[in-house]
Amino acid sequence: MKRIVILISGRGSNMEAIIQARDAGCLPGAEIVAVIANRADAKGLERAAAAGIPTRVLEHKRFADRAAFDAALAECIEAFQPDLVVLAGFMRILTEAFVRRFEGRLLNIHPSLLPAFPGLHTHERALEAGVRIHGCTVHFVTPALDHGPIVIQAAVPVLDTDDATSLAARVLAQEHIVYPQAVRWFVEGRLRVVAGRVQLLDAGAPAAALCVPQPD
Ligand code: NHR
Ligand code: GAR
Repeated sequence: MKRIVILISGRGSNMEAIIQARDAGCLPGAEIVAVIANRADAKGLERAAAAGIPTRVLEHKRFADRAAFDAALAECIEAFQPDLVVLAGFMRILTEAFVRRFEGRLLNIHPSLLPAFPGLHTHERALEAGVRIHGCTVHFVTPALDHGPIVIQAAVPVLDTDDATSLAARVLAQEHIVYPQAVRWFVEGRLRVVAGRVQLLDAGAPAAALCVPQPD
C-alpha cells in the first residue's frame, strides 16, 4: 500500500475529493494515513476525523520561525512513513530544507494555469488580467514557489459575468477531478520527472473507469 499524508489549512474540499475517490475504489493501493493542519480551526479536520483518518494540528504561530515549524512538520509527517505528501489548500510556504526532504513525493494543487499567476489571490488576478481561460494545476513541489513539474491541468472559461467567487467555484470543481487523478497516477507509479518535466508512463493503457467525485 502507498501511504498518503494530506496537509490542509482550511476547508479541505480537495482532501475530501481524495477521500471520496478512495471510498469509490478509485485509488486502489492507496491508504490515507493522516491529515495534518497548520490551523486548529481548519474545517477539514472534522471531515477527516469523521472519515476515520488520524488528524494532527501543528500551529505555525507557535514556532519561532519557518525553519522551526518546517522541522516539526517534517517530524510529524515522517512518523506516518508516507510515500506521498499531498498539499491540499495548504497555505504556508515551505523551506528548501523541507522540500528537499520530501522531493519527488510532494504534490500541490494551485488554483491557476501555471506558470500564470503563481502565489496568492489567483482568481482576482486572472480577472484583473482579463484572461479568457483560467484553471488549476497539480505539480510536484520544488523550493521555487509554484514552479515545480506539472502533472495535470484543467481549464475553465472566464465569463464576463464572473467575480472571484464564481470563478473560484468553477475552478474548484475541476480541482476535485484532477487532484484524485494525479494522486492515482502517483500511486500507480506512473509519474516520472525527466529534466523538470513530468512523463506519464504507459499513457496508452486503457483509461481507468472514469472516477469523478459525485456532486453533493
Ligand atoms: N512551498 C514551496 N517551497 N514550493 C511550493 O511550490 C509551494 C510551497 C508551499 C505551498 C502552495 C501554494 C499555492 O498553491 C504551496 C506551494 C501559500 C502561499 C503563501 O504566500 C503561496 C503559495 C502557496 C501557498 N503563504 C503565506 C506565507 O507567508 C501565508 C498566507 C496565509 O497564511 O494565508 O507562507 O498557491
Ligand atoms: C483550493 O482552491 C486550492 O487550489 C487553493 O486553496 C483552495 C483550498 O480549498 N490553494 C491555494 O491557494 C494554495 N495557496 P480546499 O481547502 O477546499 O481544498
